[in-house]
Amino acid sequence: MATWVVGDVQGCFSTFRRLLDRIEFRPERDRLWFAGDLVNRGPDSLGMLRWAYRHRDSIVCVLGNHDLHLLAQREGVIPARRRDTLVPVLAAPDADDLCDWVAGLPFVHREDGFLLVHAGVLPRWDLSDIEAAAGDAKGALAEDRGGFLRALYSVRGDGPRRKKNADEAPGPNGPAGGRHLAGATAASVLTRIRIVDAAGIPSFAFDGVPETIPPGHRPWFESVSLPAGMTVLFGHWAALGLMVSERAVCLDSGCVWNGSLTALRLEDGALMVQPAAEGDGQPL
Ligand SMILES: [Mn+2]
Repeated sequence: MATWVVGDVQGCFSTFRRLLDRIEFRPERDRLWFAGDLVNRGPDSLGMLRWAYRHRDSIVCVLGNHDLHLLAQREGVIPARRRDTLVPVLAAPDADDLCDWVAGLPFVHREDGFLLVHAGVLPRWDLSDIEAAAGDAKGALAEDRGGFLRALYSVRGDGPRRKKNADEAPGPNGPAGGRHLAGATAASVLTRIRIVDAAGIPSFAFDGVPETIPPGHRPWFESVSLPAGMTVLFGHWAALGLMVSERAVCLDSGCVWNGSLTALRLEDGALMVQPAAEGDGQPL
């Protein structure tokens, strides 16, 4: 029995299948955790989603921003973006089953000494804050999918006339989020955070390499309020890439950007790095 954690697949299903072969995954014996963003940008989101749905009893997956993006398109909340590759999923005969499964995924998963989350957490959040935030987001998504997603995209503030730094997490008087403001703000942090300023406020516009982090900002994981011995497993930050430290492990090695897909075995820290298959990675 092994538990492997896989970084952002983003529709790179060919690479994923090669990785599965290499880790000799057996659904009846092993478990697979995903850091979210199963879909979008890569060529076969539908294949990836169908595989995940078929193996749903053997896997754990947390929601990523691209997974929410799929749901938002399904609900008609936002139009497709130029680099989206979600049409085959949206047009599939089993789209309802797949999207309902995605919508039921958690925002965080905690087991033993590990916390799995797509992007990260606020430095000031302790474990109960994190679980409350994830619960707010999941509850809002379950109760009112369209309303929650509309709130999420209004909190994001990145519509067509997006301005730099216009999408920072709002306070109580920030952009309209309606009754889902708390859930939408929490979801935005959990699925999109990379850096925070000196006050611990996320700057969502930044997605570069650590060397280009703006002055006065730092990666969210530099200081966290988690119990000693707990390790956060996350993805989302392809420009950071594979990073393994005692407190935080980034598994997004940029498969969709012609990098690789990485799996980490939780029992012993073994890493398996599978280079992007031809056709999966987009030229940079
Ligand atoms: Mn992401």
